[in-house]
Amino acid sequence: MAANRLLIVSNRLPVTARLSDGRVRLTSATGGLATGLRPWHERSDGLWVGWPGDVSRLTADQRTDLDRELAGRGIVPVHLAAEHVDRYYHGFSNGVVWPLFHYLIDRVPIDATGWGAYQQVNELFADAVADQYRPGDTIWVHDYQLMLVPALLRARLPEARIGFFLHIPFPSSEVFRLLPWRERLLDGLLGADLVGFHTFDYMRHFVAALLHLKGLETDIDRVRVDQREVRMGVFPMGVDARRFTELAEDPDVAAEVAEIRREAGGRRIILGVDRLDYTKGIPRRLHAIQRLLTAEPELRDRVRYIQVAVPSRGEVDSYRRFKRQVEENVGRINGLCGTVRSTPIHYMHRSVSMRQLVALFVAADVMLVTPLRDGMNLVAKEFVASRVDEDGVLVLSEFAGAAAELNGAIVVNPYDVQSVTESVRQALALLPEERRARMRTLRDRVCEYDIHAWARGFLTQLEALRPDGGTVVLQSPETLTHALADARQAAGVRLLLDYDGTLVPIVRSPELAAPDEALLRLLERLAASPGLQIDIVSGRPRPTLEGWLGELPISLWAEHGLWHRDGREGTWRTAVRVDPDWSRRILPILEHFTARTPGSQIETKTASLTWHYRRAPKEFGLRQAQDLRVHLTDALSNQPFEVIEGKKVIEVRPRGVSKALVARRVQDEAEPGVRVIALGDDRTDEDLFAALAPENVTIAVGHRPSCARFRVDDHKAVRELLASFLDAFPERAARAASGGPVTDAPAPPARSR
Ligand code: ADQ
Repeated sequence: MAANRLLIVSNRLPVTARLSDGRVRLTSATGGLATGLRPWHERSDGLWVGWPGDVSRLTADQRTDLDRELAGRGIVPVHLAAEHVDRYYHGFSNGVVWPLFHYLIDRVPIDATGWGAYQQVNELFADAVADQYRPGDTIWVHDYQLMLVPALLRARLPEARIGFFLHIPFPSSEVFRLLPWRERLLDGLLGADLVGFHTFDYMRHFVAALLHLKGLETDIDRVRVDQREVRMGVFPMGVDARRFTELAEDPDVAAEVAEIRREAGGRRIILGVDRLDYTKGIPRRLHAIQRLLTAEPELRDRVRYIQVAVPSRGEVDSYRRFKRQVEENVGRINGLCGTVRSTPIHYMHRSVSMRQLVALFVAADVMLVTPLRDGMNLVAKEFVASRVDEDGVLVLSEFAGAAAELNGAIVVNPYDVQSVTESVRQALALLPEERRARMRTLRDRVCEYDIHAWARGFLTQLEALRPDGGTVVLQSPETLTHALADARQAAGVRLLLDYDGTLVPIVRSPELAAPDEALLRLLERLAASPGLQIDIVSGRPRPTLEGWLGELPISLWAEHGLWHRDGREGTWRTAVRVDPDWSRRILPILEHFTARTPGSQIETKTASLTWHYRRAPKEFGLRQAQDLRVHLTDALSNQPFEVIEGKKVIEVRPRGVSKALVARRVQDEAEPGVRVIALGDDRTDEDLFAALAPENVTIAVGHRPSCARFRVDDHKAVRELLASFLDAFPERAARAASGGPVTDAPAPPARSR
């Protein structure tokens, strides 16, 4: 990490500028992002590129002052005109993207504007970064205001290593597609080498959007775009747990806690701390409190609800309206439920210091974090990090990203107001031992996966990527030549060859892939070469392979290694036992999809069911395949089956049957000194590659992501490569070519028994 600089790019900077006695002063921001990335920023001697806020009221001297101060801290300001800020930041980012990505579609204005300004400001950011960039630097772009920056940077810096992290949810593709500029935003993000999300759900939604809107097929956590590979990953953001722990142990904070409790006069304290944002679920939460106080009037003098609301985005209309709504709600409930002795809701519309915040966290009996949607929600984690006393109960919305991690919280649906009321009641009634047990579980997670673990996780993965964006460690063609020459020196070579896509091109219908004469001839000559043994390792059923290749003196593996036939011996043997009834419940699902998808068909084998959709309409077929895969993966998650995606096929098979079986057997049986060379083009070949010892030669065919050491373009290149073996093992090949007998060949050294 040390040699490369880190360029962090975010809308806001980790400092805020203030004027004091006519001079510009910078104070460090305390937000999660600033805390988490500051050490990386400083350690790498890197730069932070961002908008320093409105500087229009500064004099020319003060601006120079500001820029100098910023430069001293490794910060590069992107100054934006007021008009830009209004349209790009308030208009598009916060007015359109924010509500839509939080599923609050009604909040998106009918005349959504600001797209032009959004593009222009993203260009300004990309220019600012490109100006600073030096080869070897790592660029990390943050959040929804800058989603076009990765692609704009990719155009300017094709070789750069670029990461992007989205701090808010990526919505379901059904919601994302409402956005008129949806493809442009996806294109923007795909400029990155690594796109990070807080949860698997967000990543899954992104994957679905790529498929539905751009027809891009992903391979679990990666997708090929042009000649590059883009990785996706899940990195749940944490908080600076140590800092919160230290503050909670600070005597001044303890004094403040005592003061808050004294003030509450023995009442139990329920706490809410949020930015004043309509996504945070404040009105419904207040409503839940109202229900509680109405249903149990005796609680009115026994609990106090403190709501801290940090002012936010006051420039946006909907936020102003929202603020009024919250204030009215608070007034109404206090009017209804107040008593002579008590005002049940204490509402503070202001920012509080970190110390005060921690004091509130520690003083609370119940913490209510009930957003309607939230990318992660750091407040929930900050509360946990502050509870060194292992007390306090967290009530957490199931729609906060944090809910995917925070085992130990009472999880609620914030739209179900009655259940929130019940959860508060439950939280107040928990016994101390249970509170402690829950808080311990929560603290284990929050303290271990803190903000530093988050930054380290993302940057380590990004750093591991190659500067050209490919993550596959492939060696140059010369090295392949070298590796092959080396293998030819071995005591013997065993060639493990996939069939479809490797020896013959992929065709529209599986039955049209019969071998041509040239291929048969090539395989025959190879099989006749001393020291060479040929194995065809295919997903095809036995009769097909036997019909096409059964006359050759080569070894056949059908159905991914479930069946094996040695040479011309003619007897098939199984490697594993499979319950003949295994597919009874899966077949109807495939039939259902086949009926809905014209051109698709099912192939049934002993140990697999395959759904082919090559002949289905392109986009529709992809969408159906995605649906089928999601459906099968869900349906079979606890079953001993696996769902595998190949080229335009989805296959289900009993777990344990894979080409890895072949790799293991071949290696177990090989004579010492025999080298394996494996070639394949499909996802199923990855199992084979992965199971081979590293001294063997693995070659991926085509340009899909692969763990193979080498790559060749297509089946033609495979045939050329195989033909080159005839020169290396010439002796008996010549006899085979001249029509001489080949059957009296001495057994190749690596022959299986
Ligand atoms: P936010 O929507 O801002 O962040 P959140 O994650 O809760 O939401 O962070 C809020 C921050 O503000 C916390 O660090 C909190 O301590 C601070 N804060 C809250 N009330 C305060 C107060 N009264 N005074 C001072 N500080 C206060 C976005 C996404 C989230 C995601 C984060 C990080 O919306 O879902 O968790 O980014 O990725």
